[in-house]
Amino acid sequence: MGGSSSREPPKPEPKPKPLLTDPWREVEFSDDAYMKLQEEIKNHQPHPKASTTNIIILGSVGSGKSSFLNSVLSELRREEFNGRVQNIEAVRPGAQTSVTQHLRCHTFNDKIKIFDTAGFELEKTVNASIILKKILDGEVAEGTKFDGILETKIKMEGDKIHCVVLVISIHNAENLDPALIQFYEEFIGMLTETGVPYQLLVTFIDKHFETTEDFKSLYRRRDIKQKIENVAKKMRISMSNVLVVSNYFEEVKINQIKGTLLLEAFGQMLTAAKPFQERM
Ligand SMILES: Nc1nc2c(ncn2[C@@H]2O[C@H](COP(=O)(O)OP(=O)(O)OP(=O)(O)O)[C@@H](O)[C@H]2O)c(=O)[nH]1
Ligand SMILES: [Mg+2]
Repeated sequence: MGGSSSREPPKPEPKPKPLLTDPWREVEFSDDAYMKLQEEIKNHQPHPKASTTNIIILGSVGSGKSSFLNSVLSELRREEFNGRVQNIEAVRPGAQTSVTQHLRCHTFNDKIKIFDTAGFELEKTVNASIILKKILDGEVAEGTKFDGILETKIKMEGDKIHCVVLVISIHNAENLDPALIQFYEEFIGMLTETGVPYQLLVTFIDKHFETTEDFKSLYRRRDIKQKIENVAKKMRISMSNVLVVSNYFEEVKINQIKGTLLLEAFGQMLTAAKPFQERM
């Protein structure tokens, strides 16, 4: 009579919980933590061997490079701009070719230089490695049009790069073009060989959250970690070199939660640059 367990269907595997018990990166979202990040970056001093810390932002067209620069500078210059988001570099939705056409440099506090670049277009990646190598070695002057870089003969006009930031948007992470992955892999190989530090910056994280408040659970979301792990593995980048942000893209005012993630990422780039400056 009844109760025979042999007729019960096998129990389905328990679904993994959507949130990990422990985050894969510790980020504190308090007022104090935010102010500390602000101060840390404002007081940044490059290693004595370098006059400024030079960071370059690279990635595909529309991945959010210029937006990241705008977002970070809006944070760091928030008193001057009254907490309003500034469009210091042009951004454009849905552009097929790169909006950024020249090597653009922004200096912060005379200590940090951030270089914004034109987005990779696959058909042009044949030359991309040569172009990028020239930029990294400081052989390209600020303002140079990307189309003309290969013809540039000037030596050491620009600044040597101390940290490379590769930008991808999270919703492209899953279906990156194999040719682009191959390019990234080779490029990362070159960086490893020359010892230039690099970080993978994942943008558009907001697509996975309903409210900004929810970003606080970013590093506990199993699905996000999985997506990022997959792409990092393909590009042969360690998870410790991955940074995640949501840029300001429609808001007019900065906010502390996004700001914390942005400053945390930027602080990490400055930290990564130091040992390289020391070895120069
Ligand atoms: N939802 C969301 N949109 C973003 C984010 N970052 C950038 N965008 C939007 O994506 C579009 C392209 O951003 P850009 O910053 O111009 O991209 P880019 O990498 O500089 O592109 P190129 O200069 O053309 O190579 C803009 O409309 C931005 O508003 C983000 O984190 N989240
Ligand atoms: Mg741009």
